Amino acid sequence: MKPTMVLGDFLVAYLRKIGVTHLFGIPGDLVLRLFLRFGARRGLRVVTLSHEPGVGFAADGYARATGQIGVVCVTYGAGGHNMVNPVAGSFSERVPILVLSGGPADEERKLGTLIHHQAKEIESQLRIYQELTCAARLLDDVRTAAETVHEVVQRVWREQRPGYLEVHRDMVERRIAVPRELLEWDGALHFARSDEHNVAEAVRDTAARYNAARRPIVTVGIETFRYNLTRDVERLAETMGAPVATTVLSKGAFPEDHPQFLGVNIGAISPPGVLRRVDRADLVLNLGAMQTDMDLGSRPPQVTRDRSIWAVGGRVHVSFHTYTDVHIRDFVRGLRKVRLRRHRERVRYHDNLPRAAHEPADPLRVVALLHEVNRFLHDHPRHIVVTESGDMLFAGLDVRVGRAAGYLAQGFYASMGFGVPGALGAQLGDGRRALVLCGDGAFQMTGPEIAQAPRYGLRPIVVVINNGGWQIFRPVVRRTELLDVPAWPYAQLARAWGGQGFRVETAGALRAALDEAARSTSFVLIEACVPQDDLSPVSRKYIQASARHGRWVRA
Ligand SMILES: Cc1ncc(C[n+]2csc(CCOP(=O)(O)OP(=O)(O)O)c2C)c(N)n1
Ligand SMILES: [Mg+2]
Repeated sequence: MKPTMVLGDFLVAYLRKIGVTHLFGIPGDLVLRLFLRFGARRGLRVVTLSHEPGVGFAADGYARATGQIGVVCVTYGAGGHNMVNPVAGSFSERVPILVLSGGPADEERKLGTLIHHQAKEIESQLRIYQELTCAARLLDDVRTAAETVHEVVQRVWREQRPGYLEVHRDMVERRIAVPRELLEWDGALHFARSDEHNVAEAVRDTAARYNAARRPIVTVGIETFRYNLTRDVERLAETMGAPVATTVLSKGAFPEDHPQFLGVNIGAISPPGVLRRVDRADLVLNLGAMQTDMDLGSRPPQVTRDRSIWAVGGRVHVSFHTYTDVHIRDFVRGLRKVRLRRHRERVRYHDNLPRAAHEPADPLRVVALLHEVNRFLHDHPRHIVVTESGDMLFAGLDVRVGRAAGYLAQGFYASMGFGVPGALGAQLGDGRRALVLCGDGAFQMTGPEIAQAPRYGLRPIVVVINNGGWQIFRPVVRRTELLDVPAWPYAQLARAWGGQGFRVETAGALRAALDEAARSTSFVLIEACVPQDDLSPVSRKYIQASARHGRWVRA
């Protein structure tokens, strides 16, 4: 960085300084100059995909897998608006993304005509992003541009939510002043600080209640993962010796082969063993879990407030009182320093799968598919599992990921289309091979982005569960033809796009295809055919529970 710089070069230098290596984007005339600066030599590794939603999901998957900020660059209007859904998902699920958009030059705006890609007003896109980010700013002043960038990025990091910067095309080559503090800054971003006194008291209060409890359990939420606390939480849990559950959104944030791991808590539709243990708990210590309908299985919380301690969003709620300005990092680290009673409960892992009872020649069903995936992961643990909205979002909760494996899903925002591009981004950032479980309907949204994999040397394994449509709704829809999607020749397409393709109809053939995939040097697509009315155990429970409460009526 230098005291005065061209804005475009400053952005590249700034992003490099904070450790960003990749930029995901699609160019357009209103962003081309900026885009080309990023792609210049000594710039960033530019990753382009076919469609902005794919780009956004890839940046999100990259950020989830690496814990770094995912950066996207889009053109104004058509590009920016196409990016809205992935960014909304990143906002909901606390993923740090920085969106850079182009825009029309000053003199174009002065023409008084409408400008191509414009929707309502020139400022409309900025306003849309103000709604979807923790900070959204237009860089239109050379005197303050550098500080504005820094402010937005610091917010993104502190809040682990998306931010937005709009750079109109006549600004890219303007010279800006870079303040001394930024020139001397080491590039380290910091999380929010807590109030020490509040932390101390929240920790004391928590420890006293915890030490008095006889049957406590710990719930590990997504904030612990986003704020890089996985190790601390593991050590803390080991000191406590209590069972540990994760939520739908935080699955994978605690190693599933850990002896204290109980399973995924999905509220009322949890595996019976999890449900029983949570019901018996006289204290639930909730570390960083947001309260969502998905995590609670669409029912009110099982554990009443007087039996819970809930640390999330910079606050710790102990029974009916609240400590403010207590960040999850300081809270967890504070707990690690105090004396906590050690429980020696023997914990058993629970999932929702009936015992494997399939023969290799049996027609493939979802339960057998999950057993085969678990078998594969047991033999090949170094994978990141990515599950896609639809039955696989619920089915995936029964995939057991151990210490080496990661697990990524939009467990709350649940947008279809995340799976394949999210996996590409995750693999680019993390290096481990991704294993994607994706429905046929969802694959038809963004799955063709898999054609980009060979260009980037990526070789995920994508299992497309072909049940002939949007079948998660089948139990509650009478006119089932409304759920049909066309039959694509998935395996053939995969071959045409430079990968390997298989179509399997039996459990044995799936096993063989997965084993073949393990050896493959390209990406692999396995079309796994299952009956139209076959759903995973969790989806069945979810639909039954929702139907009982009148949310899903048969229509
Ligand atoms: C972007 C988006 N559009 C619509 C939905 C609603 N939705 C949830 S699951 C689903 C069907 C998914 O179909 P498929 O991928 O084949 O999975 P299946 O239900 O068959 O398991 C739909 C349409 C959604 N979650 N996201
Ligand atoms: Mg389907």
